[in-house]
Amino acid sequence: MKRISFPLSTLRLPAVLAGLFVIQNEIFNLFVHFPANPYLFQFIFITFSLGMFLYGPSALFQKTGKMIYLSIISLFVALLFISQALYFSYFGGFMQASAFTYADQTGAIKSTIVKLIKPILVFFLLQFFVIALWIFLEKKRKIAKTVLIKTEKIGLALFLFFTGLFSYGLVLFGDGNGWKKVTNFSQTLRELNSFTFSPTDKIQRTGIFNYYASDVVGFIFRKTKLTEEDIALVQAWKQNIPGAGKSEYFGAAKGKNLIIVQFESLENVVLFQKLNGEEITPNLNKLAKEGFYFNNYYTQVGPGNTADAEFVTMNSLYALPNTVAFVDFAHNHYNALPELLTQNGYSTYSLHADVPTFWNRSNIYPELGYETSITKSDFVIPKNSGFEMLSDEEFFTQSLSKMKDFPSPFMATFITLSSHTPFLIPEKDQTLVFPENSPFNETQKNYLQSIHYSDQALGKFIKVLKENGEYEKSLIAVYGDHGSLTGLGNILGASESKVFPELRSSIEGSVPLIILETSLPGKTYDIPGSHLDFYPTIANLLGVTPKAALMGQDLLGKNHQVTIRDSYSRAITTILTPAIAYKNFNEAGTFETGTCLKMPEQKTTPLADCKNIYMNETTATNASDLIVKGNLAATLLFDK
Ligand code: GP9
Ligand code: MN
Repeated sequence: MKRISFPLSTLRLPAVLAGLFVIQNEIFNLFVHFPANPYLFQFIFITFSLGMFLYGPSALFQKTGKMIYLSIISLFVALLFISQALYFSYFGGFMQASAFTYADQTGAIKSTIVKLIKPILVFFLLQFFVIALWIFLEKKRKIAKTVLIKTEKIGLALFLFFTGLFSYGLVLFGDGNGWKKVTNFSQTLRELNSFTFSPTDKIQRTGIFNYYASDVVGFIFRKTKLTEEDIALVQAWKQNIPGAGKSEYFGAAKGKNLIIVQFESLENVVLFQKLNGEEITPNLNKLAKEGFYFNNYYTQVGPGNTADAEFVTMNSLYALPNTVAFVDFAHNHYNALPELLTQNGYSTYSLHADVPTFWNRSNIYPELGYETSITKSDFVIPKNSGFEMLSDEEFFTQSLSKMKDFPSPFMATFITLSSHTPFLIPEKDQTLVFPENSPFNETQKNYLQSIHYSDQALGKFIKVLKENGEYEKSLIAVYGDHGSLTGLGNILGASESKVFPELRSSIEGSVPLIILETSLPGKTYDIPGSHLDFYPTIANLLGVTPKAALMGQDLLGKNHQVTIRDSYSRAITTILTPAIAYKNFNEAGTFETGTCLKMPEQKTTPLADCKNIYMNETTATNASDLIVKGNLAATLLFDK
């Protein structure tokens, strides 16, 4: 019996092509302006393995078969690199499989394709040249030819398969926790999700091909087709939604500009707190007194943090547990607030000083209805500012001069950055003085410093708006995107009387919402609300009516309630209404593992009293997920 083996020399050409493939991957990264790659070794290793995986099987063929195989792979490689590069030039983001669900978008790109072609793209065709040269040298007998027999071919196929498996295994499980990752799936999901926040990060680690491959695999396995039962569940939810009605403030800000500030990691618990007699957030405190202040308002984020806050706020749909709608459902048709305002004659802008690919914003923003995105490259980071990213102060100042050119009425969403974890701002900007025996650890102190700094930046922004007359012409909303995860709430929130002990763990999820408009009186609202309620509330104030049914309710209307789920298990962890509250401390719990409380007395009451609302909310949250997964936001919901 013959031994299973193969001469390695047959892999010389695939190895050369795989080497070229590594270089092409790096050229792609340069083309899309990535900074120096911090994961260079991993990147070379995995792109080389993929190159071998793609070109290696050519050794199984001879003559014409080999030519055909190599031409197909080379063409595939060239097409993928070039189409991703062209897509990036056009959209400022990376192409996702879901983009092809709608022909209208690819149509738009076709017309400008010619303009986007650049000489650098020739690099992605070099494999054809290498193959031609190799064949020429083989013919001239400068390179020896090896022909494999059957058993050697099996050996080669097994070799390629196992090296491929090994390489990918190493990337996914190579941190020594391999088996744990398999057994503790929900933790693995968390880690993989922390990987999805930035395509840049993913592409720098594994290359554009692997990014696209994982996107395609995700797209194929994602359940997007709804069953009849699913549709029936969504319909059942729709029939039960309480009529939103029109609050007494309907149209109070009609025709005004809309300025939104999504404030990074801003927790409600820091407002009105003092250190050595000095307020931590003097400007927010002032604004909270000047306008409507919702102090029982909650974030609804899932694994998508900032992006989920934007998603929930702009769509009035729940964030998806286990995955990030901004990433996996960027190409849905939504019915978001920016789109509604565009249809009502507004020009719509988003402003954020990060790269547009972060959280896949460049792909989803047009779907949300933003006409213009102002991003990192539109701002100038002053030399020696000490900030790693553009500081919030510069962000607001530079944005103010851009705002002068926005035709009215406009909607402008500002997303701040300076108070982002790990909350490190330059020493000169850390102006809070902590008392000697302050109870805070280093991270908590850094957090408070960064919030204090960003509060000042916001204060200056509002001051200029007042000076240049913009304040009078605008409806302004400021809210926190999510908590700080520093455990600060347990220290600062301990004396909070409005939060009863059973719900104390929700303190970090409590973010402030402040709404300002010259005709609105200063007023604090204790009613429970969440990011989900932003869209209906703002639409009513502006006097525009959303075309579709929304998950949230007008905070200035009659119905108030908040339902919060665990980001991964989907279990409902909290329900708050003015009359009743439900809390489940078990992350993956069922209804029975929870506690029911009568509000506002905060007294335990039989669990059965919470059953109805729990069932209704289970239907609503499930319906929301189905609406996103089944891409129903702009269709099914329209016939409200
Ligand atoms: C980056 C910023 C931070 O663009 O939005 O996002 P986060 O890490 O909080 O999700
Ligand atoms: Mn954030």
